[in-house]
Amino acid sequence: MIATPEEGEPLPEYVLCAANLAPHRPPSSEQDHAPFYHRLPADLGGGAIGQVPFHLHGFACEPPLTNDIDDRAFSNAAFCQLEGVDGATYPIQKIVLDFYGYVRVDDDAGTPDREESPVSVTLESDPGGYDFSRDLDITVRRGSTGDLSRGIIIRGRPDVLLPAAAYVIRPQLGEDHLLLCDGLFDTTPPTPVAAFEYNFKLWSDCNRNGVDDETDITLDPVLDIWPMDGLIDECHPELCEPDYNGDGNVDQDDVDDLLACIGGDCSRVLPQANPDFNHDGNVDQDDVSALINRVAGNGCPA
Ligand SMILES: [Ca+2]
Ligand SMILES: [Ca+2]
Ligand SMILES: [Ca+2]
Ligand SMILES: [Ca+2]
Repeated sequence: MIATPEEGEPLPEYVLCAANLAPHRPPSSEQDHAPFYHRLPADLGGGAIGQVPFHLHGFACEPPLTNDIDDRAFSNAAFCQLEGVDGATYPIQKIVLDFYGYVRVDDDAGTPDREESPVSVTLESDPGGYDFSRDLDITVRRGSTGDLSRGIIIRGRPDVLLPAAAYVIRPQLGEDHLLLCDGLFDTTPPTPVAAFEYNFKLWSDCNRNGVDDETDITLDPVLDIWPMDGLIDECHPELCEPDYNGDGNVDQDDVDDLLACIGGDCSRVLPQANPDFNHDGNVDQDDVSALINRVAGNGCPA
């Protein structure tokens, strides 16, 4: 059955599509040529249903693509496959994108490396910015029933803790590593999946206790004192805060005050300041040298 409802007509419960499908009206106001089904793909049971771009099936994804992004909010630790510490337990998270039909990654272009991915993952606030997909593991899900798959699995990696932010996943544009429809009757030329957007967000749990770091800091303000920047200090040892006397300037006075503190007089240094500027566990002349470097504009200690 090929269904092409007229403008204003309701869609049938589901439609099957074949090659040369005429434009029909999808459930939204968007015009498209793709098949739309009210039923989950698991109910339909088919894959090779025509030479059309497969759409993402929002409600079949895990978590489903609802209107509320809070339904797709994870801690960044859980999404990046990091276990809890100090006895904290929480479920490790992933995203499964589910399509109306079978999908594959274009393997004619070779094995994707970490720089190349079938989807892009960018900040919702900066769609043209850094593509976080290179920091993620993205694989086509293979079930026990064969080589064909409708799903791709997206999850973080323990070596890169993604920042707390709202993200959007889209199919990668360009010629290489396209996300393609699979199991079609006719595979020349290959048919990319239809454009889609799947959004999700991460909240920060950098200390991996299963609690939002904002809540941690509210309950225990000592966690964020040096620098006081809304981030739990122990998670960011690479940050070097140079304003030791807290007057808002970074200058020779800070060097002098740290030097005095190392000599035993910490009266001019902020009480919350950590005099171990280079984080090597010792408070000594090396910290002063590193601070001089920083004040001179030469960056943070290695
Ligand atoms: Ca936390
Ligand atoms: Ca902090
Ligand atoms: Ca200062
Ligand atoms: Ca030191």
